[in-house]
Amino acid sequence: MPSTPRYTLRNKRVWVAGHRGLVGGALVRRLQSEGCEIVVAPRESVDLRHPDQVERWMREAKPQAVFLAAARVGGIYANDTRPAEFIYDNLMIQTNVVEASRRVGVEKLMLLGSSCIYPRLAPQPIPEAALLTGALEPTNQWYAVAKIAGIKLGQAYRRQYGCDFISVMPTNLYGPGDNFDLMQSHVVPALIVKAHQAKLTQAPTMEVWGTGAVRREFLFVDDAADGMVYLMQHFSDEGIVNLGQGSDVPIRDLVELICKVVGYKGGIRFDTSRPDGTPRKMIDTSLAASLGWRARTPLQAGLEETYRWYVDNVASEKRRAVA
Ligand code: GFB
Repeated sequence: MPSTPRYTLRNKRVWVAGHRGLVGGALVRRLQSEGCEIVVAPRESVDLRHPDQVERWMREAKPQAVFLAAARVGGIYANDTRPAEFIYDNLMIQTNVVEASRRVGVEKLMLLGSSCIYPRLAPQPIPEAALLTGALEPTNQWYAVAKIAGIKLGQAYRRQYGCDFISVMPTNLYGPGDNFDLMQSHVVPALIVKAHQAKLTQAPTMEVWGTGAVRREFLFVDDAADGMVYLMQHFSDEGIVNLGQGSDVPIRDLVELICKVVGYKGGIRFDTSRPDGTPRKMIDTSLAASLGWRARTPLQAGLEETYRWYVDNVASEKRRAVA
């Protein structure tokens, strides 16, 4: 049984900030069964980087609970090449939503971070206590610093104003609704696109960035959304909580699995001029487990669902655009 007091979402107005993104979309799907009223901010009129627009919208929408899933996100290349956007946009979005949430009296707010907030060479699996104990991975330090600032913001508002603001750190996420643009995306959607294209064109090889030796932990986004809803209901503390799958794989094995799911039988070429990023980041999930939550979807099943979604929604759109 969870030891923390239960917060109910039933009959509440719940704002999913970032509802068009990977995580926000999954949260909207998951919240359908919670008996709450989901509210979303129209992107055309509410730019979360502008404090006035955020506060005006929140005063009108009157959310009681907020999942802050809006963020500037991307894979290793986007992080490395657009550092200013990754630090500025994330600092602004978090600061504005946190401050406006305090002003309008939001009952509960969840900030979402990432496993890249931990030191590059953190002990594995990474416990929550590893935060701020060492140097960050250079390719995503800008994003990590912004997300660490978000954690501290939430903690400061808890201490000074008594706000029930919590922070959750998901590991690398993937699933339906992901970004499949090769220059912006994370590794799972990138490899799905590459394997699919290589299969269609019967290419002899497909290109994979880095050495393939580094390890990553992947959590299916619908599991992540389920964990977030669970923690919103069962967790209320200044400390952060990890949300992960509990196992990791070398990129080389991920490539093999994706090729199997997609049906590409050619060879793999590793482009070692591309960065590997952090050597390993598998998080310690024992805190979430002790609160009563675990991930359910095995990696292969999650990749199959993601590939189906890509074929139905992205690849078919591209074919229509060309026709
Ligand atoms: O998912 P990813 O871009 O981000 O890359 P990180 C993970 C690993 O996959 C790296 C390799 O070693 C990449 O070099 N990789 C191989 C590829 N082929 C590809 C490819 O075609 N595309 C991509 N993108 N990678 C991100 C952070 O780090 O993780 C973010 O930059 C965030 O800030 C996110 O924290 C969760 O896992 O290295």
